Amino acid sequence: MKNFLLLGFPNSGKSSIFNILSGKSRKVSNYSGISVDYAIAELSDNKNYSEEQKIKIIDLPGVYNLIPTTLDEAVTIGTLLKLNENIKDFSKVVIIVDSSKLEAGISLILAVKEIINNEDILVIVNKSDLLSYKDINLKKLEEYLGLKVLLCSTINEEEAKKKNK
Ligand SMILES: Nc1nc2c(ncn2[C@@H]2O[C@H](COP(=O)(O)OP(=O)(O)OP(=O)(O)O)[C@@H](O)[C@H]2O)c(=O)[nH]1
Ligand SMILES: [Mg+2]
Repeated sequence: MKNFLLLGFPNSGKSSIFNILSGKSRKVSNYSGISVDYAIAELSDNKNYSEEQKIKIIDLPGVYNLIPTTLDEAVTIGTLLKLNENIKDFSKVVIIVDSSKLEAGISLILAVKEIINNEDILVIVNKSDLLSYKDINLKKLEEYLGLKVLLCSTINEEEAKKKNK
């Protein structure tokens, strides 16, 4: 079983993605600093995969950079630095960035790149419902970062209309 970390700014949608992937109902809210400790769950989809293909996802408290100023930020950064006794290793760091705060999110991505191999990082630009497609050139972003970038939204079109009006 492989561990995947979910890392990103507060309010970027990490717990929303964690809930969708695992079927759990971790608290999600439109305030920063909702998750103050990590949570671990298996992908709901794991039943379709062999033991070595199965994935555990780890939702972490939000961080703006890799310099901890609070205990919950220290949990995230400690886990990233493999200092967490309960999560000794991981095979991917999934960095979640809010599409409306892309520029700010890039500084966090660059900081993670300093300590993690490029092939072990996946960037997810979340809240794609806040973008119009011409707003983002994914290919250019991938080239600039040297990382794989995916675009996603955790809400459907109807919810997005309500939320974003
Ligand atoms: N418009 C939009 N809002 C989203 C999307 N995904 C999550 N949200 C909203 O963003 C807010 C924050 O979501 P969370 O999942 O709690 O964010 P988090 O990254 O876990 O936040 P912390 O635990 O504080 O670090 C909530 O109001 C979510 O409903 C999305 O794809 N589109
Ligand atoms: Mg959270």
